Amino acid sequence: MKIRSLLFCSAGTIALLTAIIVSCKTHGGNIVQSKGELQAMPSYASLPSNPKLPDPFKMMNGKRVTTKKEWARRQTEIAALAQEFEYGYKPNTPASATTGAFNNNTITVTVNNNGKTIMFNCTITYPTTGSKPYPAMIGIGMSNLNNAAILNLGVAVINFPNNQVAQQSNASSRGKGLFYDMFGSDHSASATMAWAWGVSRLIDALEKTPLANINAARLGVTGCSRNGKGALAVGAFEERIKLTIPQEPGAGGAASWRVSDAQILAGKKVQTISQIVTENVWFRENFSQFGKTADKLPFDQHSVMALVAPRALLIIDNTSIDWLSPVSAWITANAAHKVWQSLGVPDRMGFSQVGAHNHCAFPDAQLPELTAYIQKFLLDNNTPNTNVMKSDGDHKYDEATWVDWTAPGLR
Ligand code: MCU
Repeated sequence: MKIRSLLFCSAGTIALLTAIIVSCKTHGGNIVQSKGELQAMPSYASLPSNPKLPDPFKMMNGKRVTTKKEWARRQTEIAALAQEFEYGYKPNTPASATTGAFNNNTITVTVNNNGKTIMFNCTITYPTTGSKPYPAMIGIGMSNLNNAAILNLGVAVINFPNNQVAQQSNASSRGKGLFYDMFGSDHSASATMAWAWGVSRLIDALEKTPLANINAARLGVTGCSRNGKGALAVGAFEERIKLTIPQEPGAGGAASWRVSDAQILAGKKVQTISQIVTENVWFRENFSQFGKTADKLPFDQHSVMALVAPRALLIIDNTSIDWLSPVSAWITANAAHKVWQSLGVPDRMGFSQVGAHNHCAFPDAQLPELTAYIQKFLLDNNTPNTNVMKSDGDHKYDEATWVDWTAPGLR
């Protein structure tokens, strides 16, 4: 009898949880699932104004994180908040939905889910040195880093066709592309989140396709500019990515919304929420509600970067392009770095800002840090020095203005 009622109780609990998850998925309600945990989301109206970069360690219950375990839990909250308010939702697609086929240096990824089938091709450039299966850098669209140098290290470069998965021509690209063919044109996921989903499926396919000779346990992601915003989203929402290298991502990448708003007020020509939501579909549709209220966001881009921790993140930036807001990126990266410091791994997050070159033209001056990060995090060589927090700009990290929290040493 006891066992029967226990069984009934757990079956009832499972049914209830399933009902909640299903209803959240269907109605976009305010209880969401993030990394398997249910999170209650605040409403926009209830969000307090906070002009500073919010404390990444403060949990929604008001308590501060004190252990690494609590930090992992806090990450599920940040991931949920970032999806709810900025990126839209990344569907949970079981690995069984995806297959891979390899032919002619191309992996064809086929996903069968939600009653639909989609397919996309990723071309792979193989190194002529190193050993199989090769680690790889996945380029959102393509990699604009020094690809010859990457290949010379024995690391492959894979092109992910992001524009097919979710279009990004302009503001009317909303809901267009393979992702939306599968999940519907009104799905909440922004283009960057749809790409994150697509890269996760590419990884599923790589794991199942030994013929491709790629080590799916040693993958990095990169992308420049708009595709750099995507690279950050991929690294933030996919733990199988070991190294995230957004290049000159600008607003919604390394630059935080709050600092960029302050820059506009100071007369600088930088990109802000109110502009970006009119230009393209990189963020979810109702992100526009923060156009004049970035200070209500319960997180900012430092928190999105912190979703990558304790995995490795290297931001490659350009001091010379005002629109990217190099000041905002520098301040935001310094704030984010405190998270890696708290975890006792400050050398797993770097920021390098070098000017006097064209947008997305990777300068040789940044080759040492690129090489060091790839060696340490994709090739398991612990020797290179990956402590890099550098800018050739004359801006300063004004911590007192932006940060009212300290980095706890997490047990
Ligand atoms: C830095 O990324 C974007 C930027 O956000 C846009 O405002 C601008 O139009 O294009 C940049 C880009 O993707 O350049 C290739």
